Amino acid sequence: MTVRVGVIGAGMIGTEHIRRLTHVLNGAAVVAVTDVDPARAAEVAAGVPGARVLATGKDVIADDAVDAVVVTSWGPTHEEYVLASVAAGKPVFCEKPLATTREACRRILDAEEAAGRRFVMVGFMRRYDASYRALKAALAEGGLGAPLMVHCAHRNATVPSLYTSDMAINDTSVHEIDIVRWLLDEEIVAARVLRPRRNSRAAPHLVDPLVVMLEMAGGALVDVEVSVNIGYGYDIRCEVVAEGGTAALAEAGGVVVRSGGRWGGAVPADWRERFLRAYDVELQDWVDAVAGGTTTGPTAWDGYAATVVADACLEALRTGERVGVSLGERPALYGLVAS
Ligand code: NAD
Ligand code: NAI
Ligand code: ISE
Repeated sequence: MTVRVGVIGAGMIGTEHIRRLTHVLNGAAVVAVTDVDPARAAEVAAGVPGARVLATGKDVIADDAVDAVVVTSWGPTHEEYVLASVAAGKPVFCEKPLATTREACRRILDAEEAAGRRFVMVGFMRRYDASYRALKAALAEGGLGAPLMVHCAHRNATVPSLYTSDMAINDTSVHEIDIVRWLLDEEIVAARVLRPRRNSRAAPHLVDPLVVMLEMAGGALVDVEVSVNIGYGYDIRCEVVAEGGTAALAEAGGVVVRSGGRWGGAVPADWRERFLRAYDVELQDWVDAVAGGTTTGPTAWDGYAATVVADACLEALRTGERVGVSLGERPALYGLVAS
């Protein structure tokens, strides 16, 4: 079976996902594309044999030729399209964040509960990255003992001019919020945010860098450096310090060159390059699940949890205080542990 996919949002990542659905993955065809910028949608759809341009996201979801939906428009639009997909009974892959407020995510959980099944997968692609998977396997193997601390860095070379300080939390560090829940298999219970000396290269409206501190339910502490004007490239770091040893992501890039009395390697330019394979594996998993009539990957609960923690971090950024996180009860539909 070929899964006929409709894509809402033909921006940077929408274009990337359309390319991989069309040219890299098996079992999917992009049949409909929309964007609030119709010229953008037309330009992207022109490169995809058989893809039609539709006027709105609602049209894509309602279209009889669309079996499943990919939402890659910007965050504040996600709720509307995810709820409409669930109402139409169509599987939906939604880029992070699931939605930008706790209440909006709650409405999505309620919609899935009312339907009695899951339709949503959230695009937390790091769970599909080979190095993060090896890190989780090293922890699960047990020899290192209980995790005590996690040191993370999330560095972007630059960010677009429309990027705001809030996005450092809910668009950027949201990946760490998700991945530490997944790595340690427990929820986050409190957050703090510290403001180091400003990077003078950052736009005047930006607080950059930031340090996000997260407290895990089991007592481990997580620190996340978020730097979005680091210049030298896209650098994602994660080291878990456990009772009897440490485990960390290896350098990305895969080759170390020694020459002229020096050694070194390439730093990825951006998220497209660093997580290229992870996005492929993630979306193939989604396509296979849709074809098989099942669900997979990060759930709406994971999207909800990440947004609730991001909200706490935003409050901590504003107030300078420690902010507690309360998720409420996890509905049975989403199992017992971080999925
Ligand atoms: P973008 O601005 O490049 O693209 C978004 C596109 O959506 C634009 O073309 C815009 O015109 C269109 N759009 C906006 N509202 C729309 C609507 N209501 N209906 C249809 N189209 C609409 O943004 P991007 O960088 O591609 O990011 C898109 C999403 O992907 C965001 O949620 C972002 O957080 C996520 N993202 C995730 C990763 C990741 O690493 N997982 C990386 C980049 C972006
Ligand atoms: P972008 O700004 O490049 O693209 C967004 C697109 O959505 C634009 O083309 C815009 O015109 C369109 N759009 C906005 N509102 C729309 C609407 N109502 N209907 C149709 N189209 C609409 O943004 P980008 O970087 O592609 O990010 C999009 C989403 O992907 C965001 O949620 C972002 O967080 C996520 N993302 C995820 C990444 C990841 O690593 N998983 C990486 C980059 C983005
Ligand atoms: C972007 O939306 C992403 O998701 C990238 O992975 C992240 O590194 C970047 O900071 C975000 O803006």
